Amino acid sequence: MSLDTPTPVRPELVEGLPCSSVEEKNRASTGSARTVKTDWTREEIAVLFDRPFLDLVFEAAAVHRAHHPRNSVQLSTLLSIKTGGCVEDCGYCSQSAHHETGLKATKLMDVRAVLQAAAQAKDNGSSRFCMGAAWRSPKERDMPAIVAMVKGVREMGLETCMTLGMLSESQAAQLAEAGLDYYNHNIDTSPENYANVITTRTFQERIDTLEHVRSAGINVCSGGIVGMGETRADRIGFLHALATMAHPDSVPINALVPVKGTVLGDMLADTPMAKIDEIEFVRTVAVARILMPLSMVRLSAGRESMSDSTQALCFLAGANSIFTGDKLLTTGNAGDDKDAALFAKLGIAAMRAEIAQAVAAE
Ligand code: SAM
Ligand code: DTB
Ligand code: SF4
Repeated sequence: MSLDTPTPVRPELVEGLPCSSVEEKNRASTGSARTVKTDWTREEIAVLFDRPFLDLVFEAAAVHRAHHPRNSVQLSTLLSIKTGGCVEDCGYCSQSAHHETGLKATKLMDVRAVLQAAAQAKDNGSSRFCMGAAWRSPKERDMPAIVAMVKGVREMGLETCMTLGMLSESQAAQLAEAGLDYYNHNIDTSPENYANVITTRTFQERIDTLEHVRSAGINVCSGGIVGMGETRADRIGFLHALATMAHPDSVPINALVPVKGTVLGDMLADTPMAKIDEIEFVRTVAVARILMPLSMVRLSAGRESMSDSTQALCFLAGANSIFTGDKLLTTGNAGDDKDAALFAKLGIAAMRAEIAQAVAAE
């Protein structure tokens, strides 16, 4: 693929004109879906990162506009359905039982309360409801409630997303059967840096879960975190891992939210690495967009401490999805009022659910 001349593949979306999701899905199922490059080398990715910043962002914006509606950002709402007390030792996470963060652990929420929160998210204009649990993996005894949550949220006309830790093949099949639209499971960082961040499960176990999700026919959401004190080479390795698998439908790029009491929050506090350089963050978003032109790139954790200008650069560079609301899972988020003001300032509109679905069908 020539990066200088991205092929305009979906003019109806690019121009922002209404289109039918049925037509889009048919186009995908009749075999006209685009193939994407999955043989990226680390050297090619390093060259992209090294480009003059303005050239890189310009390039990423061109790729973005060739494949996605412009000025349009998809909104998702997160709910922590089971908080804290997690057995895993992810160095960034407020919910790990290995960390003393003052977070109160809770049991799995009951289905009715989850559906109430979903109804509220729908009223607030969200098109996707993402439910997260602080688990290594779901227990079989939890599956009936999880399935009921997926079915109930879907019946409200919202897209569903879950992030529950590792899944077996049979759990992925149960979630697919319930109608789950997306499963989020992040690779988090480069294979080389992974063991510096998490020791209780391997990079390969993450890849295995993604494979189970994909094989079950659920859309894959996978990305990671930058600003954990990793090197540029790690950011290259992280994006290389994502861009050389079947590209995830959605790629969350989180900026570390440093939480006191976590290994990384405490280690980075009061150091120059406490916050990733914003230009380097935008570069990461831009490179992700170029490498995975059809994926939704999600500007995820870290927006609360990001300036409007940096977020605007991220949208220009191809980010087209965010989490809305005052809270992510346990940490703060920008909040609906701030986001509404930002969108108004930038002339950005919330992406309609059917357009987001059409993108996913590619
Ligand atoms: N327990 C499940 C798992 O780890 O797969 C699901 C929830 S977990 C909180 C989802 C993702 O959130 C993590 O993989 C990580 O990428 C991101 N995350 C967690 N804490 C974060 C933090 N403090 N800053 C940025 N991203 C974070
Ligand atoms: C993802 O990549 N980011 C979201 C979502 N997937 C589940 C979670 C961010 C969590 C940030 C820390 C917290 O609020 O606990
Ligand atoms: Fe547990 Fe997920 Fe947090 Fe890791 S990121 S400690 S698996 S909740």
